[in-house]
Amino acid sequence: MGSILKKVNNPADLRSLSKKELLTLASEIREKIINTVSKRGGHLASNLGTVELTLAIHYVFDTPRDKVLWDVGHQCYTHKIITGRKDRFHTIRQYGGLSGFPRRDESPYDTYDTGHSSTTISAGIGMVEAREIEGEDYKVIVVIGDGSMTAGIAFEGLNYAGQLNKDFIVILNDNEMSISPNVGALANYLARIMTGQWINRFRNDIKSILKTMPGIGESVVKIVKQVEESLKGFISPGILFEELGFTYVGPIDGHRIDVLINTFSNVKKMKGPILVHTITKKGHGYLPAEKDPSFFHGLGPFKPKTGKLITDQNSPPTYTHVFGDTIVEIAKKDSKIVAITAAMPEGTGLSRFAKEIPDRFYDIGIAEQHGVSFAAGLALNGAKPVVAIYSTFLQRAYDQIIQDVCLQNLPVVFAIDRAGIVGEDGPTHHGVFDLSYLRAIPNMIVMAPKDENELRHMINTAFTLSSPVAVRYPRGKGIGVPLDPFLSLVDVGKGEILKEGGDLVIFAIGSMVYPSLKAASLLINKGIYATVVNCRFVKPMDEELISELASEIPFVLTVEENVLDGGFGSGVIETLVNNEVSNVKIKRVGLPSVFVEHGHQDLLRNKYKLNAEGIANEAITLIEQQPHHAEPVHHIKSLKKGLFIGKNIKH
Ligand SMILES: Cc1ncc(C[n+]2csc(CCOP(=O)(O)OP(=O)(O)O)c2C)c(N)n1
Repeated sequence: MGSILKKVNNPADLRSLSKKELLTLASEIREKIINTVSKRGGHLASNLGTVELTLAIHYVFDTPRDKVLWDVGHQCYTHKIITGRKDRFHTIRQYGGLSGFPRRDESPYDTYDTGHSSTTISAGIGMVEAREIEGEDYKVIVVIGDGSMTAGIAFEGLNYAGQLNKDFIVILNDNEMSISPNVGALANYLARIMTGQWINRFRNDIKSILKTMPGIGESVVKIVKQVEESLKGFISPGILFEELGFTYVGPIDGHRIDVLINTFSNVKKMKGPILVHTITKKGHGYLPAEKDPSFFHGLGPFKPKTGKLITDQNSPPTYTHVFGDTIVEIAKKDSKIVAITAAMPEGTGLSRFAKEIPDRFYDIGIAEQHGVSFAAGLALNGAKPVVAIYSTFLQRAYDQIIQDVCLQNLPVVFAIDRAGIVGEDGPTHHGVFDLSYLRAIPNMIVMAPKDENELRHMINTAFTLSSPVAVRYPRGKGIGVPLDPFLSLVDVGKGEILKEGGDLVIFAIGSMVYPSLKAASLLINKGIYATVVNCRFVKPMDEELISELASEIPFVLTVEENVLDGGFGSGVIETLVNNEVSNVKIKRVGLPSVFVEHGHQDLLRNKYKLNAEGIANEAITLIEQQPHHAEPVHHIKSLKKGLFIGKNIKH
């Protein structure tokens, strides 16, 4: 550990350091972050960009009495290191270790749990109000990035905080980047402030207005020109924030610790809502990350010397990748297809689309709600939109999915990546609710592929339907099956039987189909023969197939990578009730009603029995629980003709 960092256990220790020592500390912290992330993976560029900012905040403000809220929270590593957690920092994002995001249950310095963006201005102003009610006088400080500022909720918060006129500090950490370069009019406005172009824009606007006014001509324009220099002193570059009721301070260099400390010390004495505009560089201090901040936003283990990822070259393509290629393939044949991402072209696999079909690609910023309503408008007037959003972030647009898309029964395709357990990012990022929240909505079709090849056909199918369609698929690499060179159609609402056996039927969906097949093989060793169904659709369900099999086979196991509440298994039970299939013993495998912690994807899947052994054990428990269960049947007595038995299935 670096010599200064050794001495720093909490923010109070910072205050005894000289400015020079603070600079040394900043570089020691950078080194620690780079080394740790290179081994564990994590968010790198955003953390490297906020080292000085974090030190200055804790130096000036009386934390944890003063409350700091980190928007998104992916930039909180320095904060964790200097608030008593440096010795556990190597455990970050690991099961049982520190979270990669602020967590109130981890430290009193973590005042608000984040992970999803743009919530902290609203939460912060809530804390301000509570402070006033309680008659206390601590400061509330929000740190929010320019990317996160593109979300509607951030403006809802600003709008409200401005008119409340209470002491409140918002630090806008502007690095011109979201994960990719930031987009939108606000980003352009901030860029103009940074380059001083706001004054030119203002001057030009005034000139053109004056010129159009009758009786006011070139002479007045000349006067304006003469005073344009002095205008700089009178008009705040942050006029937008001023109009919203904030005192604007900035822009200031967010890597100059002396400037930051001086500015925050002054701001601390000021009254009312204040917005401090700091300019930082994503990846600051680590050349590979400075050069390619998008790549280094969040990544797996890498070699710190070169910045090269440590990957297994032979692993199958990710679902994201297969989706990205498939959507380009389909869109090249159908000029009506347009693709929408909410600030995640790389993460959703749409960057190839953006490159090859730029005129039909939309990065709408971190604005999932807007993205879904935007898609509704596009669909209504003839375009065929695909909205590619992670399962967890789509939660934010639930009302738009219901009212704007499903109520009007519009053909919008939702490509829902990162469905199920995502791993190290933890509870804010697991996509474990979508089957429940989507299957409740009329008109919606919900499907989940068993592998990356089926994903291709499902995406293709989705564009042939005239209603909203959601295709949900997991984070990470595919199964490794060959990809068909053609695109075919999946029968809507139809499942497929992959294996036959008469003792138990396993209804599986999406990522749980292959583990269920493997479980069926394990069960044979125990003398239990299972039918395994790839159900493919959560809505509409294959009522006929499900009812028929459940009528013939005494035990039913449902398996899903989703919360059990209201999920796929619940749908199977509803189907059986609706079809009056009784006399069947059912058990559901899926996630309990808990917020799943962070940790490796496989570890968490194993913990929650979402693997072959877990599924097999659940089947055995189900069968053995029944005191007088029937003798194993082993063969299905009769099945209606026409059911498709899957081919080329790896067992
Ligand atoms: C609602 C929501 N949508 C998408 C994301 C994914 N995401 C995480 S960080 C990020 C970019 C944030 O940009 P900014 O706030 O400028 O912070 P920076 O990383 O540039 O420091 C995005 C899109 C998220 N966390 N929350």
